[in-house]
Amino acid sequence: MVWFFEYYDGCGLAIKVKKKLYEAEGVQKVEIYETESMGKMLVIDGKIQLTELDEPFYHEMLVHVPMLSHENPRKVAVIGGGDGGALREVLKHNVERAVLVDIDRNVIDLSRKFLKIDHGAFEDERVEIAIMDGKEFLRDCEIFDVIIVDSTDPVGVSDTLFDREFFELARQKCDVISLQSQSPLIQKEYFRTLLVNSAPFERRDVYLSCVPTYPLALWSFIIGGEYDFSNLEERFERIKGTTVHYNPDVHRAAFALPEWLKKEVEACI
Ligand code: AG3
Repeated sequence: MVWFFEYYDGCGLAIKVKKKLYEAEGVQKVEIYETESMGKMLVIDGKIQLTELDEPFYHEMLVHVPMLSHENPRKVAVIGGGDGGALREVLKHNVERAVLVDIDRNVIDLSRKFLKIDHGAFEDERVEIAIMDGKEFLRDCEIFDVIIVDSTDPVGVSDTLFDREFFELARQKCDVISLQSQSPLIQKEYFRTLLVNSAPFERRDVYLSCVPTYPLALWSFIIGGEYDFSNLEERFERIKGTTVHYNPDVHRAAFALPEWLKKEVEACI
């Protein structure tokens, strides 16, 4: 095999692969590749979840934007994110407890073995792992300072993380939430659904990052709850030197939306 293709709606992305390191069929089909120019790559149900080259552009924005918009996040839950990339970023902060909730043990086990982007996060004593559906977890869990939703596209096992009930439960369980909210350009329906269904977080905003190996590279996130950007520089001191993408300028700039997207957001919020 030479090329891996992901097809979108009338277009797609081709990535040259050197070899397939592992494939497993369980709750989801999980594949790990060694690529020619983007490092290792994780694919779930045929959809690229990350490459080593650009995963920080995603994970750092998903995690540090909410973490540094909270005064003192000590207890954090990551829902999804079995590859450990988001968890790795959470542990850069002064947290006392981080719970990772993923429905698919295979993603965790194979990522630990073959991808290794968690950089030891799964062995950290502050971490607890729960193998279950994220919505079920929220029904009985403790209160967290920050909840981070690192889901796959809402087809299959992760669609429970996209509905109104999920956000009603989440609203009762955290001060600040962040979630990945798909491509606002070529996955408009998913994006709109998330914006509408996250309404229990009355105050919420959309922000962007460029993630070249996701559909059309322009990726969106939603932050909701009691976030504030007033002390970003001071708070950044806690993690300065550990990031390859995030800094307070990038944080603020990520909230600048082009006209077409502002209109989309205003129509849904
Ligand atoms: N989850 C969001 C990536 C979705 C990409 N979609 C696609 N390729 N169709 C990323 C999980 C990484 N922790």
